[in-house]
Amino acid sequence: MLNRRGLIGASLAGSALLSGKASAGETITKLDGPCVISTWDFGVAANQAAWAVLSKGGRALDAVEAGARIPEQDLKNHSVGRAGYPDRDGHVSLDACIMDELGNCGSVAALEHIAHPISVARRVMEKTPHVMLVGAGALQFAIEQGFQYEELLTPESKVAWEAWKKDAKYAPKANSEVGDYGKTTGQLGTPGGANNHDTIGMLAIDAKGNIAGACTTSGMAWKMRGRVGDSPIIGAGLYVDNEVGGATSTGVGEEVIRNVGSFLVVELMRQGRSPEAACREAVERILKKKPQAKDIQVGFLAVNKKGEVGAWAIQSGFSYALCDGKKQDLLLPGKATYQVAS
Ligand code: SD4
Repeated sequence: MLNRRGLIGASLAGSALLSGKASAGETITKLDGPCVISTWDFGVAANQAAWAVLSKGGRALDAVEAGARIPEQDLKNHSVGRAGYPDRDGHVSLDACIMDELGNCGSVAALEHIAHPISVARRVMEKTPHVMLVGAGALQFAIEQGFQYEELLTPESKVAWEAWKKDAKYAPKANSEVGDYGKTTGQLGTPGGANNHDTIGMLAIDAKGNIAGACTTSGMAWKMRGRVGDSPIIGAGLYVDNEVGGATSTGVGEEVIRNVGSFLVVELMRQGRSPEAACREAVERILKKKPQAKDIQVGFLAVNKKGEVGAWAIQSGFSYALCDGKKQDLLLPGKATYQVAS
């Protein structure tokens, strides 16, 4: 786990990948050949699982599924998959989606008792005429497909939930990852930091130049039962257009849904923006419509068809992991509109 100092170190260590500055202080990071990028520091380990597929000539779709499964099975990760923090009523409910180079996509939302929602999302894509299954129907489909029914609420998550309930308000606080996250346990956490993790959004380009993406999360901790965020919504939490590139998001999903964020980023790249400029414009669209969104976090990550990568967030603290044939464990800080004290 890299701390803030480590993150800066990793950034410098990876500077060989920087191909120079574009307009107005914009940074273009270019990856060569097959590559994979993902949100937050735990994206480093996820990328390596994806790289195991890509480096053997595998398909981007297989790579992003393999990569997304890593945080889903990590018991220390309380915002993705198994061990994700529950909703305010104690139910672990998971959201995920996946999209391939042909525009095929699959998604599950509010899925309970299945540890790998990304793989269920892929089955929705490949085995049904539909794009999205939710709740009890998604669970029924997963069981029919042979996925195991499990209790996903771990003892640690239960302790954290019990602690939250002591002074819980009816509406869970949006962006609980920032600032007071972990206050009840005395373990303050920042997004992606040692005491908290966040949604993983992952984008890969394979040796054929095809792009695929995946996004998986347990959503906002202590959310209302039935709440669905941006992560399983194609165009909001993830979008891939094989002619242009792909984008994914993390943070308070409500703001991303309102602006169809990942689709917006891809469309801005189609119009000629660099990935960083497109992510920045999408963040600024959110802030323009709703200036008070400066108090929450949303981050976008994007790659274009050339392998150029960029990211932008509302607040500092966002990080993203990059991997290609030259370097498999690079972690960069995301640029942001607002700097917050760390
Ligand atoms: C959601 N975007 O459910 C996800 C979760 C997340 O910071 O990224 N939280 O809204």
